[in-house]
Amino acid sequence: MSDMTVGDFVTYELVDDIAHVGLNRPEKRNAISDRFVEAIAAAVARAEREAKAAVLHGHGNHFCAGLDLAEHVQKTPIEGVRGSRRWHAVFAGIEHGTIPWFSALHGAVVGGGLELAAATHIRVADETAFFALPEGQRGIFVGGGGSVRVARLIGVARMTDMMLTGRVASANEAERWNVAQYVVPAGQARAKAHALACKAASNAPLSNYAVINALPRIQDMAKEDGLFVESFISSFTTTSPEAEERLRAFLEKRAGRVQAPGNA
Ligand code: 1HE
Repeated sequence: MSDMTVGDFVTYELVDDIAHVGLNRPEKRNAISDRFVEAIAAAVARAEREAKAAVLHGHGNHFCAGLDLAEHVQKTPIEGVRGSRRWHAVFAGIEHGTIPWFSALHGAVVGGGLELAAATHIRVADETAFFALPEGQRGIFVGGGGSVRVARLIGVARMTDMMLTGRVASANEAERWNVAQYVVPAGQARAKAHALACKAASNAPLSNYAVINALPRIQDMAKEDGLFVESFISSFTTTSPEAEERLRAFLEKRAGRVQAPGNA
């Protein structure tokens, strides 16, 4: 660990070139207020400047209880729109920045907390994690990108079920539903997310950038458009100086081989 600052609602540590961003309002279950969103934005900007990958986690017993409902109660319609658009901008900085983000999930991953997790690239849930979209019960709607990102992950039918009936998904259901890519024992999500982030950090930065930015965009394209764009990105990365060195290292047997599962 090289550095630690504790800011407004968010902790930030740089560990082995991996930024650890911690949601830190445990007395309110990490409910996200306007100031909290700005603290996340500042941490994201700092991670972009100095880290090769990032881990997003929550302090206390829960990852995040979503929107700060106490603050939201006082908003006018236009203030609500501005707030939602700000969440979109900040979460887009995670999803479409230059470094991969790994979220370590435990306890409640609820409402805007699930929307935030959905903006990260890899989600690691521990067995205590549970996932819900109680917006319908609160008389509101998703506003942090959930209708786009969560619906793409789990499908509109499951999301509709969660929002209409209040269905709560366990960590294992979330893994089957494509929300979490990994499920680990209680208390181990952050360590697992860090280990995965270290692996990603050892890739070529340009490849990581292409993965996190091109894959979701290509998924939204028509097939022929996607294949066309893929060729250009493929050529651009393959002919980069870093790729040349990495390819040579493999051919000269200086690089690691792909290992069968269990041998790695
Ligand atoms: C909050 C919030 C919040 C807790 N805003 N204050 N999200 C929700 O509808 C989820 C609401 N929260 C819960 O269902 C539960 O709090 C939890 C399951 C997350 C955790 O339960 P528990 O028993 O550990 O904590 P608690 O006793 O319910 O809450 C502790 C305190 O946190 C309490 O305040 P206190 O002053 O009485 O101590 C709660 O009021 C407070 N708290 N969650 C404000 N969300 C961009 S659009 C996104 C739309 C949404 O996210 S909608 C979903 C909102």
